[in-house]
Amino acid sequence: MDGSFRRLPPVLRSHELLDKAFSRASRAGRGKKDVRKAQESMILTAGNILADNLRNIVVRFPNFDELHPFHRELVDLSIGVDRIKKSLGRVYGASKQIRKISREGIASLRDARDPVSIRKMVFGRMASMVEEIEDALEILLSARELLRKMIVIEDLPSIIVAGYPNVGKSSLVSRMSSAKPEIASYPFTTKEISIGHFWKDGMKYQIFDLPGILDRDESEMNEIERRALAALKHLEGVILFIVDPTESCGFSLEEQMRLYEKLKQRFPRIVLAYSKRDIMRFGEPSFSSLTGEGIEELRNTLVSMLKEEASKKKSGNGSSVQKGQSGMSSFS
Ligand SMILES: Nc1nc2c(ncn2[C@@H]2O[C@H](COP(=O)(O)OP(=O)(O)OP(=O)(O)O)[C@@H](O)[C@H]2O)c(=O)[nH]1
Ligand SMILES: [Mg+2]
Repeated sequence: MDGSFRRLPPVLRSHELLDKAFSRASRAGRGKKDVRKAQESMILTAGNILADNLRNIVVRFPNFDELHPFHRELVDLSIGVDRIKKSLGRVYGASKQIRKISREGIASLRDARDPVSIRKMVFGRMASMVEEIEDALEILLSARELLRKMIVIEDLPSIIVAGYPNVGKSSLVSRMSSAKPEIASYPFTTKEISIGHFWKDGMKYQIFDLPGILDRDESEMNEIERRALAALKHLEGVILFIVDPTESCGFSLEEQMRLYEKLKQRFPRIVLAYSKRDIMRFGEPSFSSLTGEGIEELRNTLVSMLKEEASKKKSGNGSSVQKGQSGMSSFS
């Protein structure tokens, strides 16, 4: 399923769908000399276009129970999986209703004295049906856009870069990999999870750049922090926790260390590294994304850890690289 979201069929808004169906219908009617036949053809065309389009949205939408739990949680945070499921149900129901309206309309044309007014009435019923699901279509449209933007997670050894906001996570990911995330001197610059890749000794690695997280209870977290947390919970790999000892990020060393200790209890496969070494060298391992000092050493440490984990996994002993436990315990 991962990576296939870009092929999701378009979701039309109510008025776009109605415009499309009714203009095709009037073209279909124009070709017929017999008035009754023309109305029949119009009802059939409009009904098929509406019902097929609506049904197609539903059958081609990803099955949320089969989504990667990380993607599923991101969708749940932004839109809500239940809202999407309900919308899919309503759209599917509308598709069936429109087929019924079309069938009934064609049947009542048979003995009608005024086939044009019958057809108009049928179009009116179809339009109300589609307008009724306007909000459901809007929800599916947003869900489609969100899914299309989702990062593709490959089955590769992974490094997940976490820490307080503004500590230099994106700068490091940009130095270490192909990713070119936005870097700026204010917190929560990174709002979405991005991904970069690098090669080492003929092996490909992926590195995730997370938004910042503060040391607070999950219930108090903003949506951006929750996305980072979803990545920690659901992505497999080694977590690289960045601490900015210069405190130029705007957060104290103490509060950063507190978050590190909490995360460590829950995610044992975590490595701490100090950033901004060009300003202050506080402890090891440390690095500077500005000068490049310490970056290769850090990469080697991470790669060795991942290799060790991979060989443990292969020989079947020891746990695989970490995967967060479900259910988030309190952070504070
Ligand atoms: N001197 C120095 N500044 C750095 C270094 N790394 C990052 N910075 C600066 O720190 C600020 C934050 O950098 P980012 O890489 O955007 O930090 P982040 O942790 O990704 O921030 P969020 O996305 O907001 O969580 C920017 O002004 C960077 O230029 C470094 O090694 N040395
Ligand atoms: Mg960032």
